Amino acid sequence: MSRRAGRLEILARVGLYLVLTEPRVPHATLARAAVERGVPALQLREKTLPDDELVALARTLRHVAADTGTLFIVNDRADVAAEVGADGVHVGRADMDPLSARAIVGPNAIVGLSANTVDEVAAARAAGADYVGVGPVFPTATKPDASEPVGLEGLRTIAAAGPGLPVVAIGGLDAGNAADVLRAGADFVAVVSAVCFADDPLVALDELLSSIQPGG
Ligand code: TZP
Ligand code: MG
Repeated sequence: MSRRAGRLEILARVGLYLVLTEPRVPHATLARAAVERGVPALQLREKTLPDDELVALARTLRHVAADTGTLFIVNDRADVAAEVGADGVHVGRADMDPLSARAIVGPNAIVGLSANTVDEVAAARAAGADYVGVGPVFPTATKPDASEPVGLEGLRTIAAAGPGLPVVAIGGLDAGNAADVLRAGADFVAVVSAVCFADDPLVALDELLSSIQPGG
């Protein structure tokens, strides 16, 4: 199987997309736990680190998730994703267009794009994105400049429109609502604070995973 096909196969699953931002335990500890638990996607999202530290951290996480069932994705920084050989990059519409991102990370890498309406999702698909990040679903303090929450209804509308791309829901998600978000049609539940800012991120990770187990 080609590199890209292997990555897309993981992206075709359903489950947790863990976003690492200033976690209360070392990034690598949480990343290892996620890999051990078969979490399909792990994203490094650190917006304030100096470049050398960001690259070093990305390299470590690249190593942790290499040759596992967990994709390693870098937020915003296609250059860093390319430098460390990450599985992909996630960009916002204001950050970079998918074609430019792909030109940097290469044809085999995953490119995720934020999109909040049916039209934006269609545009993301046409522009070559491999998945869309939809959110915030609910209000969140983690991204102060986030747009208006789309709610479960907005998410349902996007999913029901048959986006043709995996839908990664994000924003205000936790063990109490993750299953609802999947039922609304999302393929992945992406979280920052529910795990990274929890008193015990590893316990929170397990609680979140239990909440989205079939029947959980
Ligand atoms: N994009 C939309 S909402 C958000 C991002 C990065 C923040 C999600 O953080 P949390 O803590 O899971 O609500
Ligand atoms: Mg961004």
